[in-house]
Amino acid sequence: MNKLLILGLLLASATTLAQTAQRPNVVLIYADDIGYGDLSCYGTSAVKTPNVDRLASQGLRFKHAYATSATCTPSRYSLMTGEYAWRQKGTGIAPGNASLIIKPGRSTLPGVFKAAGYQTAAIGKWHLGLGGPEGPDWNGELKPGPMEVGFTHNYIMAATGDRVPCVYVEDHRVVNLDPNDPIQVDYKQKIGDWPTGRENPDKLKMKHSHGHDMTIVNGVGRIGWMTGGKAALWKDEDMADVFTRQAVKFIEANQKNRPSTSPFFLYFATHDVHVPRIPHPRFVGKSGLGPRGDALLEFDWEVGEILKTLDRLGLTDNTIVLLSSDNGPVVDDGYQDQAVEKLGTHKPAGPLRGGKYSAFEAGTRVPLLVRWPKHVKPGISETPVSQVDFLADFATLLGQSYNHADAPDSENQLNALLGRDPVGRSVIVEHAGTLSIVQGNAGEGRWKYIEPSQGAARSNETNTELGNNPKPQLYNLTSDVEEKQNVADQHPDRVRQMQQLLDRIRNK
Ligand code: NG6
Ligand code: CA
Repeated sequence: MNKLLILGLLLASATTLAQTAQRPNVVLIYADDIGYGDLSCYGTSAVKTPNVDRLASQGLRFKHAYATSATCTPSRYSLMTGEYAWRQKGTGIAPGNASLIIKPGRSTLPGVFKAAGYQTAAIGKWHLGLGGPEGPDWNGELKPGPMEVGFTHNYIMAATGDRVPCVYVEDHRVVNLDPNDPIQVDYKQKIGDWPTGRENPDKLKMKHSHGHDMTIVNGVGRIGWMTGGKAALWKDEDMADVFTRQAVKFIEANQKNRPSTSPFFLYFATHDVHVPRIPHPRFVGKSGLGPRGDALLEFDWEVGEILKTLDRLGLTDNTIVLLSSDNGPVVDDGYQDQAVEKLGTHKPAGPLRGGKYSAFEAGTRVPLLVRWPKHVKPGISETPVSQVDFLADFATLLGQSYNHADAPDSENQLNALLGRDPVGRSVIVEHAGTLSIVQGNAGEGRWKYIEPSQGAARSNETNTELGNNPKPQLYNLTSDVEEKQNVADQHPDRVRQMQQLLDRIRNK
């Protein structure tokens, strides 16, 4: 080989490396209902999550990271669009037969990656609807869906594990659907003759505690009625394996060590630890906390498989891994799964008040880990960050433009996310039906304001304090992390100022 050719090859590989370093792969592991206190790196000693802890020790662990909402659909809507869900009607918890709630054509988080030349996959829980105004065509093309809002590939469950139809969707089709056994779904009345939890409780392997008494699939009563599609039905026990296998397959297919392939963005949205909690038998009984704890172990296993795959393919250094959750924890979310009885000393919300569905901190303040070897210094961050900013953060990282009117609430906080800016967001907006804001930082003190609301103060079904109060609530989060002392009466000026700020944000 002549010298010039060798030099040329060296230069070419140097350029490729430089480009690779600028355009990292991104894996966003998005857990379902995992609370601030559920992972051992966040302080619990009741459950061991070694793979998550490894990610934490190699990356940045955020103490003040927020999902936008205290339930799934609105949090995911904000994550994907950069717009607070409460600005749009129809973004509450979606039924299993909802139409797609993200308008095709608008700027989205996966769309930003796709426009930058990335392969983008949604694997796991979707819960943002499928199909046009007439709803999903389970027996035909499921369109529009993830592929029409920025993903190049998807392998999902349409809604949640406890909602029918209990089938996987790959790209635009139900997986393993037999055309001679079409799927029928109804959310208003019973359809078909399959047993239901209400009429045939003897056929249940896990009983419901509230709701979840409609069609029985795999021994579990669901929300909604279905019939047909027998060959396509999922087995809850295998769900973590199925999604993890798909995620690993996607990473393998797109490994960026070869210049001919594109970098990838993987949105890996686990079903764990949402109900029904039916982990694979290899996790059953292993946590001592019942199915919820076992599902946490299963989640940790899923994280481990992703990390192992990145290591095996030599992708670890050039991949940003983020791990977070869509909303806070709930113990009894509708099934008699012994989560309450076996909870012991474990505190899913850590020191925070409330939980899933709640305006108190545990509703939206969630774990967030960010690992990017050589770029993000491992440690703990006190900086306030919100998932609604991921769109602007990654657009900035990739030098990608997007329509700012589509993502009005997404602020570029990339430096905060990468641990290079201690200030972060000046205002965090939380949504649990009721709106709240958190202002301030560790130095000047963090204040939380929950606006007055007529909603119920607690949910007896889930045993959650919902945080609603007809009076204004003000908490000093620096001295009162547990939101025990409402000091609104002592600080009328601050209450007024925070209500005005909230109104300005609302009317933006
Ligand atoms: C509730 C369900 C709950 C869960 C939640 C959505 C009942 C009684 N409760 O309506 O079990 O499915 O919706 O959770 O049906 S989320 O994490 O997807 O927002
Ligand atoms: Ca959730």
